[in-house]
Amino acid sequence: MRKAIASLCPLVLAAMGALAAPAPKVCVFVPGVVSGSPIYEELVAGARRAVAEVPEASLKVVEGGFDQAEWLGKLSALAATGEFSLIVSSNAAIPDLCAQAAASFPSARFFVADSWLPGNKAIHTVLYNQLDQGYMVGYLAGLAAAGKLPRSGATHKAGLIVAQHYPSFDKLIAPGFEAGLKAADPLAVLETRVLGNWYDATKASDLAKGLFDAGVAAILPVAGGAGQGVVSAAASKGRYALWFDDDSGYRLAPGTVIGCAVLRQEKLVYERVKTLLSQGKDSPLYGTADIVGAKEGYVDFAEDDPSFQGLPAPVKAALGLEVARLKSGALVLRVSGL
Ligand code: RBF
Repeated sequence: MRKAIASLCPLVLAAMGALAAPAPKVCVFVPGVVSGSPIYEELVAGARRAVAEVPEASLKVVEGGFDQAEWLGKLSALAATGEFSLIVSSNAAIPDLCAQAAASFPSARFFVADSWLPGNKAIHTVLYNQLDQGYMVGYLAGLAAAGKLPRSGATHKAGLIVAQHYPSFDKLIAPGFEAGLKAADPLAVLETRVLGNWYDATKASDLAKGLFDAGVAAILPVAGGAGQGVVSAAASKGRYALWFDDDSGYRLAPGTVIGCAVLRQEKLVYERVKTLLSQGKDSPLYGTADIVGAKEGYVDFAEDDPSFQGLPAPVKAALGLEVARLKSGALVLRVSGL
């Protein structure tokens, strides 16, 4: 009898252990709205896939909306519940807000993709090398501006339409785009316009039409849902648009969107959330900040679409060479001065 009880003991202890360790709960805080922004759609999808693979784990998705002044209060309120093993988010503005929330609620833990903040023991960040990403579509814009594509003569002009200025746009995306543009067309001039929000597709379309009327051959929008307005303006003016973050741009306007430079955000978020959940609140990743680019496989060019495949062979070959150089490390665009 005593022997039987003794042999049950490990089982009882294990059951008690399971009771003591609560099932992991993950919260995804979306700084904006999910719909229309590929980078946020992939954020949610990656966290969902990771959580689905951890027994008993659950996921809550909170949309922070477009009023950025409300984000700190909303993030702090989530941290204050003490309910979540991990709060996951994405963009350059978020780590500072997490640091403020963590100062009040030290047991909270954060993973923020698409951002960079080393040295805070509550926060892990991963930044994409968006010099690589900007360079790929900038190069294609340069080939258009140089007159190598049917819908544009050699106007030597290309455009960027951005929702607002922010660190990764100013220091990575815009310089990367301009470097690619000038590598393909040394005479090219870059025109940049600021929209003022992440949702007004009508205003984005008006800005784009103005640029096309001034001779711009191709425009990259970095404007979330508003980017669709740039694509429709390019289609109506018979010019070109580029796309960022995923390959959905091709389907918005076949033949008009000629290139999509993508981020593997779903994969990154899946991998990091899975690791952080398995390692717990003392994970050595907290306090660290990584940078991943084309060489590591997190920035890429989506070439598998008729809108790209239908371009003239020399254009495809020239772009393919640049993408291959970035992926192999033969061309290194170094992130500095963050
Ligand atoms: N990107 C989006 O696609 N949609 C958004 O609503 C959005 N909001 C942002 C708000 C802030 C304050 C910052 C800093 C960035 C935002 N981004 C948004 C940009 C995103 O982080 C990324 O730079 C772009 O998607 C290009 O990869």
